[in-house]
Amino acid sequence: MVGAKTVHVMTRDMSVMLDPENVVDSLNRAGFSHFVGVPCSLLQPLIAAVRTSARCSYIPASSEGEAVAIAAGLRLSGTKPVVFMQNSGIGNAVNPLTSLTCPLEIPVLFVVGMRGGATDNDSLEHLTMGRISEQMLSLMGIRSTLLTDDLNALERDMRTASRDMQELSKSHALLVTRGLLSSAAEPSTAGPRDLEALYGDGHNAAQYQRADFIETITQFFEGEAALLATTGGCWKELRQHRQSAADFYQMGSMGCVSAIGLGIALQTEKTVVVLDGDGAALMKLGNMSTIGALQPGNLVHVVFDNAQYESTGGQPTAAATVRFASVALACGYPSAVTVTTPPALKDALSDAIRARQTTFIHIPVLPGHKRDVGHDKVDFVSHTRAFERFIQTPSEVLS
Ligand SMILES: Cc1ncc(C[n+]2csc(CCOP(=O)(O)OP(=O)(O)O)c2C)c(N)n1
Repeated sequence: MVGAKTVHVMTRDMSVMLDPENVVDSLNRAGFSHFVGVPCSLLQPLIAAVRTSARCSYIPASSEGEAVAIAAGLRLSGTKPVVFMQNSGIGNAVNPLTSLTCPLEIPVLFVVGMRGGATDNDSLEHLTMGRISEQMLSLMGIRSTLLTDDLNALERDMRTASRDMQELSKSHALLVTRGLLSSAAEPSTAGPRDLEALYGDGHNAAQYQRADFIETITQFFEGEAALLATTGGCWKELRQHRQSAADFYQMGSMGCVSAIGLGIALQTEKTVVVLDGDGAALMKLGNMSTIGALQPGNLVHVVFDNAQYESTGGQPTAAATVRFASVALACGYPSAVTVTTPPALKDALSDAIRARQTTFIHIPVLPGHKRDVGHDKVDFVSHTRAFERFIQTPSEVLS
């Protein structure tokens, strides 16, 4: 590991902030105008500034690993790419970093939202990666710099990053901690879509929010099925509807919920309902091919599709051009439908239970929450143990 340096996350005066426009100007002056990545809520102002800048292009990637590979392509084509990511995505990026960009000396600039740092009172899923992020970057030979609100330091950091890339062919990471960036309005791109235009088969535009459908699902199953809810707002909304040991809250490991559901469905008689997001499903789309190959009849895979990463500020995903139900059928699911209303969802759930075959249900939803999903403190470890007991207890004992 040559030239790698570890920078420790420090406490910062939260009243002092960096204007995201200044960061974008500074990046542009250093020759960085091509951006690709997966959002982090800490980077929301910066991504918004990039998306509204005429001098920048922005590619929403489905995973951080894909973002690194796209950036490698951008670099090979003569640009200086920037990858946005949350530190939780470093894991997804490790393989293309260690077997593509590092060995082939293809330098990339990273801007990393640092969740779970030493002084950041963050939620459980961020603490392990918060502790090891800088060491992981360092181990991969990526020098990291903690951004501060000092504009002179920012210019200096950009020059260092640029030099690492140009002269040493080395990647460099700029670390962004909570509250550093002053807020900026997200440009509206993702939102209610015209499904008729999208699918061309008579669907109406999305009319309901995810919470409306979660209500239908919880009422339909009344605690008999295991409900597994994905990262971000989804598990929080499920928890608002009911608090049950039959529910699994997948607060981290974005994209993995359908794989967890598959592992459970293969071992239990119980019905397993996966509540996925479009961003999360796209992040690990390969999961669907494994489900399609194994086809457990007790698995229902629901994707709530708001065409955006709503939990990190509403940046668009690629969902608007994805036909999820067609993807599921092509992956081998025996049954896949798109529904847009709660009664249609109820019918689809009845069909799935009656036919006892792996079913995919794509639900276009309006963004937004019925109630604030912010501040519920959950003991995830105890809750997961209770869920484990629910799964391992035969249904006849429970009833
Ligand atoms: C590997 C990884 N990358 C990024 C994030 C940050 N993150 C948390 S939730 C989320 C958005 C999830 O999008 P989607 O599945 O569409 O659900 P929505 O937020 O729209 O409800 C992102 C990007 C994360 N938790 N993990």
